Amino acid sequence: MLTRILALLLFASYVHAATPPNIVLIYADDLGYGDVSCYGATRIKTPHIDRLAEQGLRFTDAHSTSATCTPSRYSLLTGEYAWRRKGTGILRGNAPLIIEPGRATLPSVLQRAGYKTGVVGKWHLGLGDPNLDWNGQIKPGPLEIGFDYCFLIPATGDRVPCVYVENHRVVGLDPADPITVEYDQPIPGEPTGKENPELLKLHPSHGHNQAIVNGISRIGYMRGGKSARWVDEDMADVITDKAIAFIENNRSRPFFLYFATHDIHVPRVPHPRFAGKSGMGPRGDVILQFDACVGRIAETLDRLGLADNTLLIVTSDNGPVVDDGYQDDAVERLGDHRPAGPWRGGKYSNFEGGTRVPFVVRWPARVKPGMSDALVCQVDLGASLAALAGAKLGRGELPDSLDQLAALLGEDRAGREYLIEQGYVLSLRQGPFKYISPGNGPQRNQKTNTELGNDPAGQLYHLADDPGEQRNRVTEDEARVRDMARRLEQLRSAGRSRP
Ligand code: NG6
Ligand code: CA
Repeated sequence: MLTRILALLLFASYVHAATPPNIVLIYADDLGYGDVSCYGATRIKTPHIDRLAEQGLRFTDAHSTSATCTPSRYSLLTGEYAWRRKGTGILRGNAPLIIEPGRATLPSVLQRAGYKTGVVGKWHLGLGDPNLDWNGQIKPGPLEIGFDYCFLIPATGDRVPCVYVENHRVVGLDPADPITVEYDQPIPGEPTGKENPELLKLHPSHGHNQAIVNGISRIGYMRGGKSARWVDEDMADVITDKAIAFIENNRSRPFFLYFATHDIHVPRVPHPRFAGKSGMGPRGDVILQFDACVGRIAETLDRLGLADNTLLIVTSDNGPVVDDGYQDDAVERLGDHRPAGPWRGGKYSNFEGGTRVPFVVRWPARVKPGMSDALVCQVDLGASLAALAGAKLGRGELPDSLDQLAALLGEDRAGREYLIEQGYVLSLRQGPFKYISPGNGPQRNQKTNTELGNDPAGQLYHLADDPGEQRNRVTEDEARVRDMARRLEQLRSAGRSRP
């Protein structure tokens, strides 16, 4: 008997070592829990994501680390909570790289385990040094922190520079027309959305009135680089083609692809084949476009015979927002669609809608189809995927990332014992309870019309009885509030989650 068990164990570890799965992480931008039909959307259909959910595991309590982009991505890639570090809020498009080369990252750990690693799409973690010249070598960047290949939207679709960066260079740049990027003051002679609204095909609703690229005004100023400027309508196709090329080029080895789409962030400018197709205006159309990109990636894995042994994750960097700065009809055409599903708040918020996001895992060779209510967080992807790849983490590496592989694969139905959510302030989830720290910020983001969930007295909700966070128990359960506040403070001051 014992020898049989030993033989089985040996065989299992052999199989594990011999065939580590490919890993594809599709990271949507601002896609809400309720924006996907397998999560309850009815007016929008997302058949490609739904099919992955049918073949895999659909999580109902999965979280981005933060309610905005830069901190979520920082935590995802470094395995460290962004709130431990200054300068990890929403970055300008000319910010320097905020992840120090040399530190362990999710991709560098996988690289160590023999993976080819690539990032395609939205970066928003800064590039280069503080005075980066966009016309020269753009480094340090992804290639200096563990990726073998990159094709990037440097910051966001609504921030300059509006050009793609492949490895260390701007793509398609004409040296005779160099790029200047400026965030502090306008560049003389360059039209802006503020001064030249007649040049716009899409008008801002708030902010976004600076450089004009492709008839859309953005955040920040830029001059030059005309031949390199992106066309928003083609962006989803351009980056999906690059993601597919990376898969094709690395089909014969284990690879990790981090595919971070621009959709469904603003400006929402679908390709003509999706324009008008959702009946909900551009916001709905780009959800369809995102779903189609997911479909193209899945189809590529099928075509190459890789689907069975590829761990495919589809999720989002933060909760949804309806008006995020452009007059794109999103508010007018929303109707009864609830982008955050049953959760309160959305992007920027302390409420559940800030970080509770769609999260689908498909790996036919290993993961049984179904649904999981396990509490999972993207900060744990680093340690969990390292465990999957057989990579050992050194002391202090990915310091807040816990090995939650069993939960991700559906073998453990509980997941994390606690969870920290970063909105305006920090919140602690524990058992059925959620404690939101006292917050002195505004209660509502007037521009986006988001409930931010700030209350100077702090808040306590029982999510199992009150998923919509309507009944604040802060005065009736003072002992629990004290305990949870103390625990949150301990987790914060410990400086890390793992020894
Ligand atoms: C905000 C922008 C918003 C969006 C966000 C970042 C304004 C008024 N609003 O400051 O449009 O770009 O930053 O979104 O400028 S995120 O998903 O990258 O975090
Ligand atoms: Ca985002």
